[in-house]
Amino acid sequence: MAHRQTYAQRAAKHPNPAAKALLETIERKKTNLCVSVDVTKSDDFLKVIDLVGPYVCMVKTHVDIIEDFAPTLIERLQELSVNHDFVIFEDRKFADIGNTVALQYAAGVHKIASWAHLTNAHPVPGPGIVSGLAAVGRPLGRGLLLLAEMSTKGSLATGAYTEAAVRMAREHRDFVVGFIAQRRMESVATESVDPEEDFLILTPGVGLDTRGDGMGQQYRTPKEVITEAGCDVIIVGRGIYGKGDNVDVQAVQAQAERYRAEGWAAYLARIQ
Ligand code: 5IU
Repeated sequence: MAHRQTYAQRAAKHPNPAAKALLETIERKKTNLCVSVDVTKSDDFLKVIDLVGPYVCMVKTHVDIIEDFAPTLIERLQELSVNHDFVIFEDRKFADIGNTVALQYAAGVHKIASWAHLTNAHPVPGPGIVSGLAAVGRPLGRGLLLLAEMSTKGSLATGAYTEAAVRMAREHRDFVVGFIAQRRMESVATESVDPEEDFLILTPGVGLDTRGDGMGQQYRTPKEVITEAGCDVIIVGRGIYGKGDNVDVQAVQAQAERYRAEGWAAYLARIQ
């Protein structure tokens, strides 16, 4: 199974360019940490990314929460991505019919497909959402993650819904490269597992100091997520930068290195 192999072994044979780039970055920088930069001002956004850049394989954005968004922000983000060597994941959570999501992905203010190596979608509309996004993203070498599970208390993405997400991904392996989920998905919907399939599991809801946020979020530790549940990437937001305003440079760097080290140790323990 994929999670018994090293990131480098998986990178060498992954067919999707975005997934391959992510796996290579993880191996090169020895980090499976993705920082989720949920702040609303461009200056804070760029500052946090510049600080955490050396410690991450990937930066996750919610570009629609930036109140002073301008296209130049994307240019700065791309420069940081090149200089610090990280992959960009726009956590857009598309959820509409194929035709609409294709437009939302390619056009509008944000033109996500032109800069985000990875994005994600809810499987709720059925496979047309994947076809719509693939029509835009596949020619650009992008990758899609399906939301198979969520970290929040009372999530409806469980059981038969999660199984259907896995089946949908298997039908589109050239573009769907993995899942947002809380555990590995090989044992979900086992009827047609191809031993060569390698879905990446990216996992939010990671924190070392608290177990929740009072708004439904639930946190687990890197060890629980990477070693015990077999996930590939830890996604951490507030655990690293707090509220994201009045950024304390040393504190943010120290937290980023703390999560990087915990995530990497948890991976080494898993592949032993
Ligand atoms: N996020 C989750 N849980 C999920 C999914 C996405 O927390 O199941 I799907 C996003 C929301 C936020 C980030 O952007 O991941 C987690 O941020 P904190 O580490 O600050 O809770």
